[in-house]
Amino acid sequence: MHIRVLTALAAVAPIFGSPLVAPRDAASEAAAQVSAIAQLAYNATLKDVDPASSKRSAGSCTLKNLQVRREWNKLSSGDKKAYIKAVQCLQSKPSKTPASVAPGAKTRYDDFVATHINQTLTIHYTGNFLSWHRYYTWLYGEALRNECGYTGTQPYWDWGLTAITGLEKSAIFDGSDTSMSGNGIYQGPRPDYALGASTGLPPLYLPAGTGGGCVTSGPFKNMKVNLGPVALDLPGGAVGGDGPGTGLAYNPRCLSRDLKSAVVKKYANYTTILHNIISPSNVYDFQMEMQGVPGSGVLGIHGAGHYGSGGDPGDDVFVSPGDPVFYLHHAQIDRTWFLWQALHPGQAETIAGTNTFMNNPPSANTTLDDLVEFGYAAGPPRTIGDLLSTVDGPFCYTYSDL
Ligand SMILES: *[C@@H]1O[C@H](CO)[C@@H](O)[C@H](O)[C@H]1NC(C)=O
Ligand SMILES: *[C@@H]1O[C@H](CO)[C@@H](O)[C@H](O)[C@H]1NC(C)=O
Ligand SMILES: *[C@@H]1O[C@H](CO)[C@@H](O)[C@H](O)[C@H]1NC(C)=O
Ligand SMILES: *[C@@H]1O[C@H](CO)[C@@H](O)[C@H](O)[C@H]1NC(C)=O
Ligand SMILES: [Cu+2]
Repeated sequence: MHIRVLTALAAVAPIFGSPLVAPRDAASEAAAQVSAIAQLAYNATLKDVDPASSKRSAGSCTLKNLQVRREWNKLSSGDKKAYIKAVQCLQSKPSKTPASVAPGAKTRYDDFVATHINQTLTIHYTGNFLSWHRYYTWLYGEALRNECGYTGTQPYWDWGLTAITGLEKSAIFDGSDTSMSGNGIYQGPRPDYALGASTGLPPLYLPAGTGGGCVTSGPFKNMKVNLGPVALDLPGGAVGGDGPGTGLAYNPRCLSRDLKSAVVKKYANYTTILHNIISPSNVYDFQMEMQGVPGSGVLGIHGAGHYGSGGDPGDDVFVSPGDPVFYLHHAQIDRTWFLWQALHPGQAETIAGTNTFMNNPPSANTTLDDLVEFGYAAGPPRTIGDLLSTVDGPFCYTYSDL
């Protein structure tokens, strides 16, 4: 693990005074700054995998096999279709999860959803949140490659772009055959979502979106969501599903969405993204800003992507990987961590938190020797310490926004 990067903030400081980012509107200025950081971080990984300029022991990750993850808009139509086809392939292959363990897991795609449902309370607001989701997203991409012949890399969803255009008009959600499918059928005006209303903390209100029903456009319009719901946030504050410990039964239904551009505009615009990358000085603050402190009234960029796309299963913390856009969202979550790590090299290999959701019930602090595992979806288990760099341990990838 060697995120041997930049001379930290010193290297970034000049960006802010650079004539390249001279007065524009706040969103463009923040976007330009994120982009400059992205270039620094990308350049740093290239250097890190180059034996000539790196101090790391000769690993298996080299310039030759380095995967470059790109934003959805930067993929050609052919690349997008190849990715979509591989996801559909995974959704057509039989599951490896025994029916006695998860009767609703019918496909290889479902294996990943079942694993996430099973572990939700020990992988969010925990010390393994970032590393668990990094490896999960990577294993999913490897399944696309190794089991479905995909030769590309895992794309990401830059929320900042969609905060400018609105989700409905974005390449990811416009419903075309090169999108990840569009909105759900509009269910009419509905009351606000009230997240956390059952926890005793002040609820976080989100306006209902522009959909709410079944997705009827794009490649995933006929997809079946087989698992869940477990804890599905609904307009008005109700929660669907039978709660933790359930959701593994067979419950086939349409993929639904409830696009909420207002949520992405408010909580995942370039200003909030930039703030999350440059401001937190330790990983605890970084991951809490990203996930939103419950009861604080702030959703965070993580929740913004989930609730911004929404619907069933998108509005369900347990079952959200049941919407294939999950993996584009979590690649961007991972990219945000990657950028934060590049800017904070002294903190890049640290973790913080315990083994339970907001330490409830109380549990031990997470350590670098703790294992993360993925049930029947994929393996093998790995120590968190192996998962801190994108070019070490099992990984060999970087992000480019060009
Ligand atoms: C990244 O590397 C490229 C090619 O060497 C160089 O042109 C560019 O200025 C670098 N960008 C940053 C931000 O260091
Ligand atoms: C961006 O997000 C911040 C923080 O939520 C908010 O104060 C600001 O108004 C947002 N900007 C736009 C253009 O919506
Ligand atoms: C767990 O981590 C917290 C925060 O770093 C620290 O204050 C506490 O002492 C740790 N607990 C144990 C048992 O190591
Ligand atoms: C859920 O986790 C338990 C404990 O690790 C395991 O025995 C079980 O097989 C898992 N179920 C699924 C669906 O992954
Ligand atoms: Cu998750």
